[in-house]
Amino acid sequence: MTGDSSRPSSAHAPHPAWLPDDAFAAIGSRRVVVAGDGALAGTVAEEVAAATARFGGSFSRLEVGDGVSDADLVLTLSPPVPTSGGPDESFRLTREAGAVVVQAACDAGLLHGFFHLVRLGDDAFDGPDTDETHAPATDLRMLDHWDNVDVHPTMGQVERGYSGGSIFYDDGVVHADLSRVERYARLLAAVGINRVAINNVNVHAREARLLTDDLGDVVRVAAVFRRWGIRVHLSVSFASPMTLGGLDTSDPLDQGVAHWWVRAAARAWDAIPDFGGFVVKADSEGQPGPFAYGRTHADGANMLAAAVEPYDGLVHWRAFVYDHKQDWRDRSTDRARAAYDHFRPLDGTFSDNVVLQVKYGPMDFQVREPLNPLLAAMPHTRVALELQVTQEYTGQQRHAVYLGPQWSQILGFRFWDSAGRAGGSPSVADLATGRGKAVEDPGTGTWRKPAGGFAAVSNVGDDEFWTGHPFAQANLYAYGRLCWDPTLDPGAVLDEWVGLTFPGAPDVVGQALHAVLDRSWETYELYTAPLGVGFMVRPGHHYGPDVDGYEYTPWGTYHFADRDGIGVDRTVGTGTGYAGQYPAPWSATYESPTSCPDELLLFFHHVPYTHVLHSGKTVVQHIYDTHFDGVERVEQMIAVWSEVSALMDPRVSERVSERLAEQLRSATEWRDQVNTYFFRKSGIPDERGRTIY
Ligand code: GCW
Repeated sequence: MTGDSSRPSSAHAPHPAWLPDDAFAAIGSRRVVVAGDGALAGTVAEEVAAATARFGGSFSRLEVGDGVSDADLVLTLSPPVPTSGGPDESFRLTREAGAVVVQAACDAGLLHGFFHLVRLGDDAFDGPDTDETHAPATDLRMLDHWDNVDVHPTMGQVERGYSGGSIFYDDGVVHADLSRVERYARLLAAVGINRVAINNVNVHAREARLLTDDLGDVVRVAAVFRRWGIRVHLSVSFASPMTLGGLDTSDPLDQGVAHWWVRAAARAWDAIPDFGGFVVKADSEGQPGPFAYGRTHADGANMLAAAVEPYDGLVHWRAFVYDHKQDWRDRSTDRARAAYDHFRPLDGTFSDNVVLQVKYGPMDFQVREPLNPLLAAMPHTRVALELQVTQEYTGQQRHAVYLGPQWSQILGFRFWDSAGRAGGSPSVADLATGRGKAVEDPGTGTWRKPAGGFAAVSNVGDDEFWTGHPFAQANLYAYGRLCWDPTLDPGAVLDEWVGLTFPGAPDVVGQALHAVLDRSWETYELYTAPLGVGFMVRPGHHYGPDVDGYEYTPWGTYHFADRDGIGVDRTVGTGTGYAGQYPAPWSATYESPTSCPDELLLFFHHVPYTHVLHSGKTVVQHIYDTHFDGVERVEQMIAVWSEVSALMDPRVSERVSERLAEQLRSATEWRDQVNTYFFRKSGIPDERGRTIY
């Protein structure tokens, strides 16, 4: 499908999202000094100048070390302090008798400090004396755009894009007017994102040329992001030496191929000195890769890594590699196993500047999956956690689904501790950031640092609200904030977003948005595929229910429902062996249907419909109950929203109401299709006698 079929008009000025003018009132009404050089200090100075002009404060620009008197706020670079390498984005915030000072060693820290104050608003000035240092959990906080330069015949301008067209491209060309990109960069900087890949990981012919003939366009885009401390990356095609360079091979061990990449990298960094590097999807879903030459993914990644190494460039190499032409009868080929099977043997063989980018689940961004065991299996590799902000499998920005709670759960998961125990071992966030306690890897000691940080697929387009559903802005906001500090509470992050985005709104609005969004991820799970089994979406565009949609296809996404039961046996004992990819205790926990958590039961086990869950319900009754509950919850969301919608900006109100109506229609469709399917398969009636068609 071509992106969003209900493509909203982009005629309106973009919604200010979490940076409306009023968000700057606290700073803008005070006496503010900005001291220091550097491009980003200049950006901060421009922001402060605009805010003080708007709200009646005063602004002066000084040299570092100049005496300051009568200022409420000083944002200043401090004399250089030795850091452990890499850009220092930290800042120190002190407040003494109401006078606030933000000090940073680098101008990037000054920018983050400035936006921290914006978030705090008046609290920044009114709070008690303080002395705090803030630093991001990782310096790799990236967003990946799946935008195509050309409109793709089936995927449209933005693959899995639900927010109109692309903010970068318009049917074959880069926009002449990049003002929307500028606004976007400002929004991203305000939540701490510092790297953006600007084209789809499925690199088609036109998009491949961004690296060569059309580098000039990338230069323009990079210049916009640079003002906001954000570095640009490109997705590249592994076949480029052939398709762009005219060589007869792309073999990573071929000297000519390696030279082609060395020259391409030299040109890229010559044109864009702060270029970030390459993102690569290889040997996956039809993309070219090293397998064609009998080479490994380490051979491929390391060859590219050598080309970008002189510039401190990175290669983000995706681990989403699996056979998409499977035979459902062949239970030895389990898509869930694939990433681990391909990459675990390569641990320790990747160059220092290769980041292995691993999706959070072993399948594909489903509403519920176990954590990808590969995240725990690469102690000598820089591993990045990949999330999906765009809601491909979570309602496509027509459904209100706040993903903060899901991500928080993912980030806090501990592979070496059973649920509930105070974690002695590292969390997923620790693995991705290199922070926290060192991991004791059996036999090899500690994990390697630096780690790979975070990456996620963006949900932004040229839609008036940026994200189609206005509430989907909260996901973009939360992703940035959780990258900066993965321990943040997603409810508190939602509070921040509400406070900034709807300034001055009465408390009832905040309460209503919490009531709608807090448990919305769980609600979506209730009315879609049950108990971790996944998919059941319509093939191709992935919106709406189709229980058997992928069951008879070669994509490896099966539920194996028959008249007796449902689920995928991924045990070591009798199934695909996937459960054995986890370290203890989870390998044992998942292996047995008795200890496997209910929400993942069908991911790991094939069970009869009469199997009794920990909740005390049978599987089939659970399916009926959750699907009825899910729709009721959407009805409640609509009721809550209707109480406050008149208090909102009418444009927001109209869009949200329209989307909620669609969510209810779609949830009802899900409920009826899923319930009917399992009633007919099992022949077991609903014990509460509700209508099942
Ligand atoms: O989830 C799948 C999507 C594809 C995507 C792929 C990937 C860019 O359906 O559209 O391709 O994942 O992550 O590479």
